[in-house]
Amino acid sequence: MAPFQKLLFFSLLSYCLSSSISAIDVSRDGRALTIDGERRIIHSGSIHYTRSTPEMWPDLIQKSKEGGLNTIETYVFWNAHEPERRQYDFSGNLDLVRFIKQIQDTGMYAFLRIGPYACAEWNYGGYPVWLHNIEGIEMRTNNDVYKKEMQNFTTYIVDLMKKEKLFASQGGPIILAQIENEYGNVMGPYGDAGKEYINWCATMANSLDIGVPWVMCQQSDAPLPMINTCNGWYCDQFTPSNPNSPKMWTENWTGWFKGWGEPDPHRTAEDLAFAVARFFQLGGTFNNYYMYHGGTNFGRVAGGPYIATTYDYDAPLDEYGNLNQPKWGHLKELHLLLTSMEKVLTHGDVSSIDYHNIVSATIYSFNGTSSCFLSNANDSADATISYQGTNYTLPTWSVSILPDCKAVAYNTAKVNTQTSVFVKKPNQAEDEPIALSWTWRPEHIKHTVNHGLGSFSAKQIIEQKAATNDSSDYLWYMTSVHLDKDDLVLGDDLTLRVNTTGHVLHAYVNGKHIGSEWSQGGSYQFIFEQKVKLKKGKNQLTLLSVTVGLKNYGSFFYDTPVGLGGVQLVRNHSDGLKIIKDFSSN
Ligand SMILES: *[C@@H]1O[C@H](CO)[C@@H](O)[C@H](O)[C@H]1NC(C)=O
Ligand SMILES: *[C@@H]1O[C@H](CO)[C@@H](O)[C@H](O)[C@H]1NC(C)=O
Ligand SMILES: *[C@@H]1O[C@H](CO)[C@@H](O)[C@H](O)[C@H]1NC(C)=O
Ligand SMILES: *[C@@H]1O[C@H](CO)[C@@H](O)[C@H](O)[C@H]1NC(C)=O
Ligand SMILES: *[C@@H]1O[C@H](CO)[C@@H](O)[C@H](O)[C@H]1NC(C)=O
Ligand SMILES: *[C@@H]1O[C@H](CO)[C@@H](O)[C@H](O)[C@H]1NC(C)=O
Ligand SMILES: *[C@@H]1O[C@H](CO)[C@@H](O)[C@H](O)[C@H]1NC(C)=O
Ligand SMILES: CC(=O)N[C@H]1CO[C@H](CO)[C@@H](O)[C@@H]1O
Repeated sequence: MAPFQKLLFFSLLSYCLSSSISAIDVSRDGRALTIDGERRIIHSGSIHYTRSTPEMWPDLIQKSKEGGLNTIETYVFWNAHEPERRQYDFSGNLDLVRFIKQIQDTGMYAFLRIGPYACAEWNYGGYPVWLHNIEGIEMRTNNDVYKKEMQNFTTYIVDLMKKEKLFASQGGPIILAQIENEYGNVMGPYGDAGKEYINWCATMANSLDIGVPWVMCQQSDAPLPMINTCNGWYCDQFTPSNPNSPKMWTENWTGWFKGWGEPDPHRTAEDLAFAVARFFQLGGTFNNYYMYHGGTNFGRVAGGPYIATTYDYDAPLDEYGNLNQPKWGHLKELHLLLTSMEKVLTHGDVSSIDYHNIVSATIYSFNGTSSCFLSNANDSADATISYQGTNYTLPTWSVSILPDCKAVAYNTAKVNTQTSVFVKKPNQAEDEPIALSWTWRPEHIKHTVNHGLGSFSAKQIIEQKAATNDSSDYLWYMTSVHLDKDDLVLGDDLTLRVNTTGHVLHAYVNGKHIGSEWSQGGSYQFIFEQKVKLKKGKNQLTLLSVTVGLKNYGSFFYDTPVGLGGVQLVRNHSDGLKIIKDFSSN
């Protein structure tokens, strides 16, 4: 009897213990996020699970932790997870649950930006193209068809996280979630409907009852309890719209993405450290690096137009997961130092001294100790200032941190981390592993190019997204024109004119390639004109339109047409151009 009772007692106790350890309370006040009642400094870094392989995740996350981060942030990519309506894919590098659990296993927190609009230089900003093709939809505004789809996917993700107990409120690592994304930047043209939409987003997100705070970035009018946050190169001047919201920086650009044909972007370790130190000097307590690891745009996921395959971003971890020095090391020192000052930064009384010339000191004092930031935001002159009887020299564009207000422990412009230079040697062909060798095969296009055979026909030109549903970047458009003798007056120049919204066009007449052209930016619209020789009888016109990443940013970006707009045959008479045939509609 007695031993049995004892056993029962023990198992009950351990059950109570584990459930009381498990739920983590995440809240916020005007100073910081609070975790189990304690104000915390959050050093977070963006790693998109889709831009690396699951085999890389443990190493990337471990290196983030060693770099002094305590949180990993990611977007969720709707078009990758729901490629066809209500058909889901969480396999391979889309295994979001595995990624979040890896973060948990490494002892870090997670920040889940569900969106589900991501931007992120991701194809179509993460929206599925089928969404655009639903009848009656107006995307990203107060439209019932759209809102129903957005709620459906957001709920799906939240339910998936809940089922795996991944929210902090369930003992999991997710301390923060995001709804929408930088809508404030583009909302003007949406008018009142935009405002109604953002209010709906807040209500909808709240109703999902995740037990941790939601943020809306770049949304100064974010309805409570949403926390509005800042994205940018520098966020030191940012003030949240509500005094009970902490100062949070959800996207701090560590570098920039690369477009085709553009140079590798670079942001120096010194400038990035300066931006972060200034942010903490002026009351910030949550910083997220965009990106901490950028990675690779695999397959067709790059947005655009013309976002490159590499998404290295000049981030602290390079595309392949190596330490990008001195950036990684220089920031690590900063993170460890700021974390050691957590108490005073999140509780201290704040005072400041203005030394003019945008040179200033900020002093945090708490419980008998003080910590100081001395900053020189002048980008053309060093400064020497006297603080409490000691002279300090501040290099141009730098912040010194003095945890005891006496000795400089860190200056953002002084890099102590050693830089190692990687030399990439080209692979000798014979050394190349078989798994990495390339094979290619030509598409059998003879029937398409010569005879205009396709899979469906229409009486007018169909916009490319509507025709392909994003199942391919390529779309063949074919038509034919019948000419009789009178149409072919000797010496006449016939010109094929194609008006296209991008991005690449290859043109064939009667099976022969007659020219190619691609758009060069701006609206990405161009007019292709090429002289052609046509014959009597039937002539076959075949046009291959190629998109290079669908647009991912801007008001109404998703309505930007791609593909052919108009096709005409024009004759160049001495008295001007004359349209012989217009194929645009019938
Ligand atoms: C596009 O995809 C949607 C949803 O998956 C489907 O209902 C629709 O028929 C597709 N349209 C075309 C043109 O394939
Ligand atoms: C999402 O839509 C499907 C039908 O398309 C429905 O069965 C499911 O209940 C919806 N989910 C939510 C959370 O509304
Ligand atoms: C920066 O320093 C230079 C040289 O002392 C000075 O002329 C300039 O006004 C300063 N800039 C600002 C914004 O204070
Ligand atoms: C204040 O400092 C004392 C002595 O250093 C320490 O024992 C106490 O825990 C501190 N109080 C707080 C709130 O940190
Ligand atoms: C600090 O600099 C001022 C001005 O250059 C100088 O007069 C003073 O002696 C210096 N103080 C110390 C402690 O070096
Ligand atoms: C090309 O098409 C666009 C719409 O797709 C139209 O606005 C423009 O006027 C057309 N340009 C020419 C020269 O046909
Ligand atoms: C039409 O002919 C004129 C004169 O030869 C030439 O300048 C012009 O470029 C031609 N236009 C087209 C569309 O071929
Ligand atoms: C406001 C703005 O330009 N935001 C950009 C911040 O950087 C991310 C990643 O490069 C983009 O997705 C945002 O559009």
